[in-house]
Amino acid sequence: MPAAIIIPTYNESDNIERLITAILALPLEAQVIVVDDNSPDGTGARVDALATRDARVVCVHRPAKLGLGTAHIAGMRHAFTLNADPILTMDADFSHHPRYIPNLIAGLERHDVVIGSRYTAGGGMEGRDAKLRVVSWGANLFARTMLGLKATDCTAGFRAYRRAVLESIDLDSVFSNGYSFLIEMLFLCQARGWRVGEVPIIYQDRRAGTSKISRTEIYKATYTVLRLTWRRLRLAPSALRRSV
Ligand SMILES: Nc1nc2c(ncn2[C@@H]2O[C@H](COP(=O)(O)OP(=O)(O)O)[C@@H](O)[C@H]2O)c(=O)[nH]1
Ligand SMILES: [Mg+2]
Repeated sequence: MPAAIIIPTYNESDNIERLITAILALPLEAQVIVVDDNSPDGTGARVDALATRDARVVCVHRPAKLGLGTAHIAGMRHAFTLNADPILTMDADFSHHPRYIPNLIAGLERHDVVIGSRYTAGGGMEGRDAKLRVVSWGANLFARTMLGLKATDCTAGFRAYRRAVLESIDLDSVFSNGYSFLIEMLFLCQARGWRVGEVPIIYQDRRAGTSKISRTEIYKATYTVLRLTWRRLRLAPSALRRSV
């Protein structure tokens, strides 16, 4: 079965063709699924042009900027229709370098979910400004403490999931639509008893295009963690495994 690589995009026209070319050059059977939110810079049209030349590329078009989390879910649903396994997610801006994809997939031999992690031994971050580093570090500490998450990088969008993991989760019930979706998904995976592993990556800040993260995403992440904490406290651990 092919591996599906899901890439959410909003205004990534300076990155997307190079990234897809690099992924398709890897020694693996891959289906690239770009989920584009009607990017004004024409990212979607560029991917469509690639898709007409190469059947390993598809663009899922959405009418407007609907959030990183719902883009991941739209990509996952498309991956199901392609019978892909495993299913990976990554950013379009080379912060998640495609050279790590084989390591993430290899990690699935011992785990059910593998995170390309900045904070595990051997990982790191380059070029990110100090403020965003602090936000990332704080969000991870908060999520890990409140939710008992065992991974060190709970906010990373560079992940490989075994297909069965995603099939075990009711994607309709996921309430986070933005970046905090990543925390909620990890919570659901861990609560269901799936083995979560990490492989180190050096995260490099983007060179082309601009970041889409906003202050609102920080508030939303706080809400997500508090809502999941409430769910965790309300339910006994065994019940949690069944009902989340
Ligand atoms: N489809 C879609 N993609 C998004 C949205 N928000 C961010 N992205 C993409 O998600 C990835 C991560 O976003 P980025 O701006 O690099 O966030 P940062 O790395 O935290 O600064 C990039 O590929 C973005 O183009 C969205 O609302 N919809
Ligand atoms: Mg980025």
